Order: sequence, then C-alpha cells, then structure tokens
Amino acid sequence: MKENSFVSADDIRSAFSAAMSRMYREEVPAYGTLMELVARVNGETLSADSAWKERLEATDSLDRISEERHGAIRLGTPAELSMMRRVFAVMGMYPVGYYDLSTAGVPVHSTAFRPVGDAALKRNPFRVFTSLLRLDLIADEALRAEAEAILKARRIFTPGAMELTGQAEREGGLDKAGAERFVAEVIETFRWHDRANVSADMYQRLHDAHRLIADVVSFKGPHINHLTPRTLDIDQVQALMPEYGIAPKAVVEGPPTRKCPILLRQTSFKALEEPVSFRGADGGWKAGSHTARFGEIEQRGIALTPKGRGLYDRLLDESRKIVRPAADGSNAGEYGAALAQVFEAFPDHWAEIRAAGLGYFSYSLTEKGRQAKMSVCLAERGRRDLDSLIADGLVQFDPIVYEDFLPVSAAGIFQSNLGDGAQQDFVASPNQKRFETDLGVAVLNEFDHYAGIEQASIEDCLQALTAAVA
Ligand code: OOG
Ligand code: NI
Repeated sequence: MKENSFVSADDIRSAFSAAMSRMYREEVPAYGTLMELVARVNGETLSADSAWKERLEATDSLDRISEERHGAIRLGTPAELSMMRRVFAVMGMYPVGYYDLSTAGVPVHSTAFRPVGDAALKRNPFRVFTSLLRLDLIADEALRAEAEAILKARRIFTPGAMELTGQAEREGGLDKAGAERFVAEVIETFRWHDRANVSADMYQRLHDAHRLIADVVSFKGPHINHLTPRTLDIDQVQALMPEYGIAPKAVVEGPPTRKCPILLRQTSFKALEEPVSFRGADGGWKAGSHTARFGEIEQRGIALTPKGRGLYDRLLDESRKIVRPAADGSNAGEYGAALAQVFEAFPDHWAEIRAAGLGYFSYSLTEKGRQAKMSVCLAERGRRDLDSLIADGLVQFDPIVYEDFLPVSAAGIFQSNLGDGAQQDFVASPNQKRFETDLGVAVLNEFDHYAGIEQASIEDCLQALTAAVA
C-alpha cells in the first residue's frame, strides 16, 4: 500500500533542481540575466534550424531545453561527503567518475552525482559536481589543524534533512508530503550565508593558503557556487555576455566548435565579489567581501571511448603547448585558432568517428530494418555483423551524449573563478581509493556505463531482427 504512494526519485530530483534554480536566481541576479540570454540564443538557434528543432521536439521536451543541467558544491569533510551521497541517492543521483584537480593547482578531488539510466536522464538530467577539500595538500600544519577543527564543528544538514534521508532509506521512498519537506530541508544546505563562521583574520590566513580553502572552511555550509543551463550555441552566448553586462571567462573550455560535437564545451561568467561579514572579537561583525559564486553554460556532444578520449587529451595538450590561454583573455583568439587547427586530426563525421572506434553510439533498426526482420534467417545471425547490417541500411546509429565532466575544463572553470592571480602548484596526487573510502562507496566508471548502453542497443537490434524467425 505504502509503496504506491511514494514519489519517484526522478520527481524529487526535478523538484530539487527547480527549487535550486529559484533560490539561485534570487540570490545571484546576474545568474538570472545569464538565463535570459541563454533562452534568447536557444530560441534564435532553433528558429534558424527547423530540422534541429524537430529532432529536439522528438527527443527532448523543448520547453525544458534552457533548464539547468548541473551545479557544483565544495565539501569540507569525509562525513559531509558520505552524508551528501545518501541525500543525493534519495533523488536518484549516484557518484560517477573521479576527478583529480590537484594537478591543476586546486586542492580538491571530485565526483559528479547524477542520474544514470536513459529514462532518468531524460526525465531530468540535473547533476551536482561535488568536490572534497584536500587539507592534506596544505603545507602549514597548524593552519591545517585549525581548519579541520572549524570544519568538524559545523553541521551542514538540517536535522529534518537527516531524518527524512534515513526514513527514505528505511522505507524505500518518501510520500508527497515527505518529498516536499525533504526538498525544502535539503535546499538549506546549499543556501548562501553572508555571515562567516570565522574572524576576518582567520579568513585571511585560509585565503593566503588557497582561496578555495577560505571558501570551504569559512562558511556555515557548502553554498551552491554555480548552476549551469544548457545552450545550443555556446560561442554565441560567450560573445553576447558583455552586451548583457556580465564578464565571461577568457575562453570556452573543451573541444573547439565542430560539426559533430564531442564531449563537453563550457564557459562561465566570472565570480562576483559579494559583501560578507566576519566574526569580531567583541561578538560583533566586521564587514568584508568574498568571491565564489558565478553562472556557467554547457553544450554537450558524443561520449568518447577510451581511445577517443586518449586522442582528445593528446590534442588538447598539444593545443595548450602552442598557446596557453591567458586568464585575462588577451590571447583568446590565438588559442581558439590553435585549438581548431590541432583538432583537425579528430574526425568530424559520425561514420568516421564510429569506424575509428572513437565514440559510443546507440543502434536502432531503420524502417527498412523493421520491415526486413522476417527475412533475416537464423543462420545469418552470426554471419551478419553490425557493419554489414548498417551497410544494408537495416540498422542506424546515433551518438550517445556525454553526461560527465572533464578535469582540465573543470580546472579552468575553478581557476577563472578563483581570481587571475590564484594559480598555485601542488604535487599531483590522485587518490581515488581515499576518496571512495570517504564517500562510502566506489564511484561508477563512466566508460563502463556508456559501453553498457551501446552494447544493450546492439543486442536489442539483433534480437528484434531475429526474434520473428526464432
Ligand atoms: C566546480 C568547477 C567544475 C564543471 O562544470 O566542470 C565544474 C567548482 O568550481 O566548484 O563545475
Ligand atoms: Ni560546472
């Protein structure tokens, strides 16, 4: 009886992402401006391309095109991370991928909590890029101990959020009233607090060690630091940002503009300096400022196989050896040109990408394939491989969309929002084991996930072609 009244995890996630969007637009008006710009560009792109519009109408819900696709938070302790995992699980969001950002001068490692199945992603793809601060990378031992003590004392979840998460785990879900309360309680964790947990002096010391440490340790909770709607033309939004009074980061991260989009392209407006107050010695408050929150946009392409990803990483590295993008945007044009030129080595036709084994595709029967299934006899099943079924026009293939993140791009997003002078070196030290111990589970491997979707689609095709005569 009770089970029937549970709200689905997908619906809870949708309500959560809508509530986050409302809260963030109120808290950061520039983000609302970015949303307006994105809606305008998406609308213009679709009016200029009716074929694309039709395809999107068939596969996505058009009125939700410009909605948020992801957000990001930075946590301070293993206990916060493992509790966050339980909270996200109630919303059907699971940790996929491990990203080590120490190599890029940011003392965190991360995962993305996201829906994993095709149906869940279609219903609402919202994900949260979640980083855990690595105090072990901070050289100053005394400061590290103080930061640990401050973090240990804070409580980022409301008692209601903890209780409802436990209830959902015990009972297998939440009913309507429970789900509504859950969203309202969980949102509190992501809220901005303009009163710091620390004195101005302590903030400065944390800030001197790394701006990101100050951002995580000084506040009551892990305020959402950006949300990211989907754009259909990222170059256009990047170009128009100044006209809307918002300052874009220097360059678009990821691959260059292409006919066949690969992986993920993203850009953001630079984080805003916001007024905060610090604890004074006399129990009062002292005015200051903090820079953390921004808005981002993303445009996704095909998920690449390990071979394709290897090629992408190599070409990106090569481009950056030719021109390293400067934080002030002064060589953005040169960087764009180098990137485009180097990426000519990456095939830009779906059939070539498939033939070279660079990307993941979803296979389905064509109209001819659906008609022909009666004539494909069992004996042929083993003989006829996918390539000949495609050549005969029985099977077609579509790119599988990349739903994850890119460490070099993420580092670029972090850096541009930490201020231009914040570049700092750490010894590269990926530690996925440690991250998973803190998280309480292993993260899902994104390549296995895409390979699984591809394989299932192939089996469905073969099954459908032979089922009729079996
Ligand atoms: C996260 C930056 C990474 C992305 O889209 O790659 C990110 C952060 O600044 O906390 O969100
Ligand atoms: Ni982001």
